[in-house]
Amino acid sequence: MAKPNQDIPQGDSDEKLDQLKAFQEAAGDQALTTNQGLPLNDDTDSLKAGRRGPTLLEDFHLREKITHFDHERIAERIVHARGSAAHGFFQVYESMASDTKAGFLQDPTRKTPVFVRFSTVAGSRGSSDLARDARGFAVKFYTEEGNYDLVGNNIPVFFIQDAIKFPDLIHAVKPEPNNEMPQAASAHDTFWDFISLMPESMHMIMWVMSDRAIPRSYRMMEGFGVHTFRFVNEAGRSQFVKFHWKPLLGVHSVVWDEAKKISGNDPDFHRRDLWEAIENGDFPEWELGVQLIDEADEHKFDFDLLDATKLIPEELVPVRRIGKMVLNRNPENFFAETEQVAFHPGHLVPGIDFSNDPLLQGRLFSYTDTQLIRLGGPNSHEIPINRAVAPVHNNQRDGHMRQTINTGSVSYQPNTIGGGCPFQAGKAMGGFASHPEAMESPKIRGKSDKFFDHFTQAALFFQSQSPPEQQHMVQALRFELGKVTRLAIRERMLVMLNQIDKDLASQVATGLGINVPAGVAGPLNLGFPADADPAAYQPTPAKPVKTLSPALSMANTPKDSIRTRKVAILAADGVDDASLQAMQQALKAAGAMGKIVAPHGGSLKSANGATVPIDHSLLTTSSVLFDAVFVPGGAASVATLGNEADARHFINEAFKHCKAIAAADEGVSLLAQAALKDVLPAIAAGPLKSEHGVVTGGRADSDGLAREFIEAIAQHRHWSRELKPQVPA
Ligand code: HDE
Repeated sequence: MAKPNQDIPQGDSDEKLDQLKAFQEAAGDQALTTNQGLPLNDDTDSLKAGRRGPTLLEDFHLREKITHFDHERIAERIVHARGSAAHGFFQVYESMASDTKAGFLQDPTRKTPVFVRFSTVAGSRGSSDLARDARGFAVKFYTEEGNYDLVGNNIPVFFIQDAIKFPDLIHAVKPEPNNEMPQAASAHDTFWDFISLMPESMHMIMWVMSDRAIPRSYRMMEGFGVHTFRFVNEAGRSQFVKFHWKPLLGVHSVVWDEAKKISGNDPDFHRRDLWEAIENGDFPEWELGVQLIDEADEHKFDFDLLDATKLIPEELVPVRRIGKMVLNRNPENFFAETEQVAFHPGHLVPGIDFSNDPLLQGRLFSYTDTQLIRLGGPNSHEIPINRAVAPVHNNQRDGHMRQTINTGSVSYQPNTIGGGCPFQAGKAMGGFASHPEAMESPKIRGKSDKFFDHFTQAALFFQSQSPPEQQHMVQALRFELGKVTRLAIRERMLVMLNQIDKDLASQVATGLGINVPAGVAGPLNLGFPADADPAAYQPTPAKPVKTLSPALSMANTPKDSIRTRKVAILAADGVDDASLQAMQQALKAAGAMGKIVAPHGGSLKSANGATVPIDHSLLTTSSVLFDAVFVPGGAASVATLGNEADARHFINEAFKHCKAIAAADEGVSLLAQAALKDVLPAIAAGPLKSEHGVVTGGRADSDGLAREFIEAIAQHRHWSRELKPQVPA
């Protein structure tokens, strides 16, 4: 019997009528109903006074359906509106009992379910995944002691030091309020106006101008808790802790030109990548890392641990990897899960506690508040995706959309009528108790002196990058500030950059066609009270960077695998069977995916007459959606492709974006017909060769060709090409 959702044949054949009948029978228990469960006969016409008459107000079905539709949208998140999520689990490697009593960090055999949402920050819900932006990395652990949320980003620091500036930051970066432009972009006057007056943002600016802000995949991003938190063990000993997520596929990014083009070709690029990886069984994995700092060492750093614009270099305090997270299940319903999930940095479990970071402290208020408006009331914890797996007992009652049917007459505490329940657990029963940090200070608005060193870690980040990464940052700043229309803002930014790195500032200035103005940043900061002494707000000059931090550079990420990478195989009728098959098998064995891209859709005929299914036509895809390109041999195939401007462009563009390219036999001549011959004159069919990530060889070398190509893909990108003359693409 046909099952609902099966394809029904076209036309009026008997087969079609049979199928339709079978379809209806199978759907018996799925008959269309109203929300009250009333089965409906007709969902096609509204109820009218006569065939041509007006619609009747009595039509309860029409009214119910349209009213529900009218209310289908909820307010999108004010920040992090654009996101994608997945289910999975977390498992600790060994008990962390000596450092924390958190239940989910004790038992290596216990799998704690998680739901993880990745997001951009500035764009609307429908904006492109590839905006230059920080990415949210929010993890909800459904632990037996209650839900624990680690609501982090893919960048370990933040723009501002105090939550009170967050509305200003977000107003500045969001589309400008008069014309609602630009969408999901920081390259506009209001953002840089604000930033140029906020020296504390400089470290974060270095990160968002780096390629970290345009990840290749959510699966290839680090995550950070950003703030300093506390671990507390059973004996009450507290240490400071910084959280890290380390992706097992390494940390990789795209380039800016590519990001812009992906936004047009596939604005869902990251969403699709995450979804498809999980559907294919390539489950994304991260290790959870911690940097632990003794309470006694709180003040031994040059910066304040409470300042979220600073990180602790891994070289200073190593990251200990304590467990693994695996994402292995896509949501069933985007709205019910990904949209309605409500994270909160204040969702804690015993054994984890806050620090006094003033950014974190403000967040603790904001997340409850935002869910009230976004999810429409105080009961969002009852939505299935937000429900704790631990039992919930309290005296909270009623409110919008209450699901729980509380029984009995008692909703207060203390009571005797309810047997004293729910009673206060107390420490002995694992109840949460805040770490009793000693505190006696005057009430003031202010921060500690160490907060005013805004440039040293910005310089540390810039100087720890590899030369190509630094060059990308220069270009990013030229792009962003180049879009700023007011000269004074561009000049203020150059003054700031000059205090981080003189060479950086002068290179950006050259691109902008202006000079770096003299002076130091600081008094420019208008963000101090009118009657305050500006000197008290003066940033301290950058200290010389004594020790670089290689961990900050993506150049040092592991590059030993091509698992889950997507390789375009450019082919047309007459493609050589042997070179096509050899490469496809080699890629598959290495965990990558070879996808046939051809001048048209459907299938093609190989040189031996075999039918080869085509994955994408040149019209429906683009090189920016792949990690590498291979051109198999076959004279007829290569001749057809040579006549396709899109095929030549495909290769040039992959070359420009420094991706691995390989060609076998006649395929090599396609590389030459594309513009590569101008920059790699040695390109010609012949024995195996590999130069700047372009691998060529003949049929006799097909094993070697595949091996070299796989090695070239594993390098992710071949930046040495950026030093060569550019190919047109
Ligand atoms: Fe958030 N942030 N944030 N944030 N944030 C929100 O909460 C806020 C900050 C982060 O996938 C909002 O439910 C304030 C830092 C992520 O659902 C809101 C401040 C970090 C997500 C909010 C910050 C984050 C949010 C909007 C300054 C990295 C998406 C919707 C004090 C550590 C979570 C929502 C998801 C979302 C407020 C700064 C991470 C308005 C006031 C720093 C990953 O409550």
